[in-house]
Amino acid sequence: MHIHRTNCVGWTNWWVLLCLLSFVTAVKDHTFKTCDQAGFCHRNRHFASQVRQNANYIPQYHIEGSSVGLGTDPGKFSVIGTILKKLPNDATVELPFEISVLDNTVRVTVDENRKGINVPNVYSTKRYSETSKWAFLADLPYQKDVKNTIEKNRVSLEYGQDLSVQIDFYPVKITVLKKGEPVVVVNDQNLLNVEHWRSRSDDSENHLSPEESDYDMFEDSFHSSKEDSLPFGPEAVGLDFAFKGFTHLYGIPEHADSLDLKDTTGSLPYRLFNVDIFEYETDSRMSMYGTIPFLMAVKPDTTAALFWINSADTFIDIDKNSNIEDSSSHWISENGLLDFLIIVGDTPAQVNEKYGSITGNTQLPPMFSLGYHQCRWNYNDETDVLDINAKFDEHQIPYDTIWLDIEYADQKKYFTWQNEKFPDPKRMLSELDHTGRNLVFIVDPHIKTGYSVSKDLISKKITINDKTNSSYHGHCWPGESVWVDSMNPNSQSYWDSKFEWSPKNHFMGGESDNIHLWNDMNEPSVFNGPEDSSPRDNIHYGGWEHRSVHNVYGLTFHEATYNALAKRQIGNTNRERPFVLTRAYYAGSQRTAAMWTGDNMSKWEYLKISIPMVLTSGVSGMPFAGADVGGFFGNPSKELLTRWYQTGIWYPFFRAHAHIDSRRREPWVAGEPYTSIMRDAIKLRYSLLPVIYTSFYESSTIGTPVMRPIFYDHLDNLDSYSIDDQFYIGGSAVEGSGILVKPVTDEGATEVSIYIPNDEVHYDYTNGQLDEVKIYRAKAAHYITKAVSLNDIPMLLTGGSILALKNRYRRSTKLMKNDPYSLVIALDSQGKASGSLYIDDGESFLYSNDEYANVAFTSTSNLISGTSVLASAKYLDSLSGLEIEKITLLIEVSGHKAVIHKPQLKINTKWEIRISDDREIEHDEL
Ligand SMILES: *[C@@H]1O[C@H](CO)[C@@H](O)[C@H](O)[C@H]1NC(C)=O
Ligand SMILES: CC(=O)N[C@H]1CO[C@H](CO)[C@@H](O)[C@@H]1O
Repeated sequence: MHIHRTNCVGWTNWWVLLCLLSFVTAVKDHTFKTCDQAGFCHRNRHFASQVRQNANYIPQYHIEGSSVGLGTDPGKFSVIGTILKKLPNDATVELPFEISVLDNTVRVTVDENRKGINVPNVYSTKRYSETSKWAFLADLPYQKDVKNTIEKNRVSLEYGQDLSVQIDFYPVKITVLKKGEPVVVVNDQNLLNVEHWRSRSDDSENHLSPEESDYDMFEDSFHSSKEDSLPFGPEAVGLDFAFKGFTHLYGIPEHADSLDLKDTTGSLPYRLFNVDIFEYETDSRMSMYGTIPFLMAVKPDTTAALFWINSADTFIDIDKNSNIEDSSSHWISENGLLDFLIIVGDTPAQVNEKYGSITGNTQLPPMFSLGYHQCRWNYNDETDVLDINAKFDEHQIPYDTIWLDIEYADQKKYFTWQNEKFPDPKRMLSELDHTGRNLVFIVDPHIKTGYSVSKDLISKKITINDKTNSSYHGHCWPGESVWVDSMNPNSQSYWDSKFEWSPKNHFMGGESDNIHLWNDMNEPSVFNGPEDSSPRDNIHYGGWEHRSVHNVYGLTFHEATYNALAKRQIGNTNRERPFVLTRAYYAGSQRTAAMWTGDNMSKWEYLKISIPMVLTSGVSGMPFAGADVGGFFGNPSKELLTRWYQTGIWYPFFRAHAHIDSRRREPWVAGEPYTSIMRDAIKLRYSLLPVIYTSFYESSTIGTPVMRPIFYDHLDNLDSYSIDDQFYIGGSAVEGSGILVKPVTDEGATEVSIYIPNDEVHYDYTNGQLDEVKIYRAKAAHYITKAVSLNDIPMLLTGGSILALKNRYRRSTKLMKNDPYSLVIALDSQGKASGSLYIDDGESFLYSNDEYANVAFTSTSNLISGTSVLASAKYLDSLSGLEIEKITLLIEVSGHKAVIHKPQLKINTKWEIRISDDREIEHDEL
């Protein structure tokens, strides 16, 4: 949602004053730390430069050979041992490690034996080790048998088909190999650094080696850090990873930056630290609202990924220059374990699948949540909501969900309604339900002090605590607030009770089932906190410092909400899938939430950057992503708004949103021709829903992005690796099929240039129309130029694709359920095409009971067929009303199109259509 600085009015006077002051002076650089201003990053970058400059550098770490052996946990294979860090006085620090293998992926964990530790007793004295608990699935595919050789100076493991890992004791190196060739080398540049426990009074000469810096070890000199007590002193972890033969790296969202990551030598590193950032600059490596420490390196025959399992403030330097063939990355986190996975496979799809088998795949979203979402800060009252709802029908624009921002609540006290404005939420919900519409409303983790909910949180001891271990009080939307500690297991049952399925639950409209949730401000955003967030020495359940859990806190909050909504649904006979939108996220968030890119501005450059941002999110395992259509701040021109709709229909999560100070901008406000163009774009989205839902089904089972970067389908074409202003929707990366989209993101554009990445035939599919058959084909990858008017969404259909669409206008997805399908078949240069369609009820969990169907289509120029695979007979019977009403067949050789009207084929049968050369058409249900 929103920045706080433009909306200070209404707070107590001193706060208004503070607000205005900070509005004047607040520049982002002033609010948020750079690497140089963060003690731990500064020290580790210094360390790196010292090590790199010193050709004779003698690493201070080694694996103690006598400590190495096999772990005894019967549930998994592991190699355990101790890394020793040598101090200047020759004393050593013990760093116990464990190396295990799961789903053909290596996991390395390094801890510290902290001796004589002395911190206030409110803190746990260990390094935080539970990030993986939140990020991972509960059941992990640990391997039990791994072929191993333990020698005097090294350990070798073989796993998977062609993968192995070699662990060298001195200097410490971990090399992951594929077919005997090194792919990733851990500690290649000897940047391994674990800042060990030392007390303030320890003699620094005994503890600081010449390459280390002591900058801000025991104090934080950043002006707005507000007295971070740094109870543990320095405790950062740092390590480098070399990717052999790779020059293209992706991932590590969230940044407003290109898809292909940039070299950071001599500039700012990428930062991962969830913050409530606002009016952001594009092309920036500053941190934003969410964090996924997943970095993927891609080349034609191999993809490698690193998942850095740490939830503390993290900086990442990327170096593509030092060696023209390789890339390397240097990771620095403020504290916690050294814990990471190295995933190696042939393709990005394989790597995404393995990552998904460990952190979980995206939820299969309820169908409504793939429709259009109408949001603004704020729809004022019940009349306003129902009026907007009716206007969509008046203007014949489909939509599924209306949203309420913070103003619905009485004084922003979540779990209450402003009674005069929303006297009967249940009535409003049932009114929306008549046309299959839903409501999503907001609940944030900050809870205003002085009413029942915050009193409960305090008395149940489920708040985030301050460094004295009493409830932390800070400022946020409602004024003084406390924060729910969703890391505390006791908070879940309380949260569940608030969303309970009960006629008495006024807040949730009683037993309404068309109400879903939005979790915002869960970085957490704290208006008077350091970097607009929680003080780092605050305390969470288990005595963990906020510093250690910062990036994963947002996940624990939206997961608690999802769990509560799932429990609520147990009361509902239909047991519907919950929907939760979150702003802050971490690796693993994909299991329970969608995300959006936060508070963007109504400017062309933000429209443009939204595409690489959503692509990056997708390759990082979080495909259910989108940006605010129209931009959050400011008033977009009619042209920009129109172009934003034409782009937004492709975001897996498609929502328009606007700031409270911006003018109303629902699609009908702009007037003609804009309204009609926006209507057409939204209708196009709705007709493509079967395609998008099928992609989500795949993503939920094998982790593929829903909006795919061009390189994903064309690994052998290095020129496609940096393209991030066009993408694929539908089809499959393996088959090289789907819709190639290049949205117009330039003001006043009259033409666009589209990159066609191979020699395959492409059919013009502008606006999803096929009135005339227009073909693009060349001997190799090439650019084409297309003239565009304001109406146009440039789209190409790749030869080889079969799409199943639903073309009738309906008011919402719910009302489309029994609509017939239309097939679009685009034959490739070999005269073939294939495609698939996933169908289930779109709302419940019954699909996990085999109540779904997967329909496979294939075609040549004279035989088209369809058959359901993977479906239970009972479920197939229930689909007998679903028909195919039209088939359009595009054939390259003759450059023509055949249209078969009303073939009257049932989707649940096996059928064939034979087309003879004289174009006679026969069809059979087999
Ligand atoms: C800190 O407070 C929590 C409850 O908020 C309590 O469970 C914990 O025991 C307290 N820690 C200490 C050291 O008193
Ligand atoms: C997609 C998009 O426009 N994202 C922007 C949204 O807002 C944030 C913060 O203002 C920007 O940083 C993003 O670039």
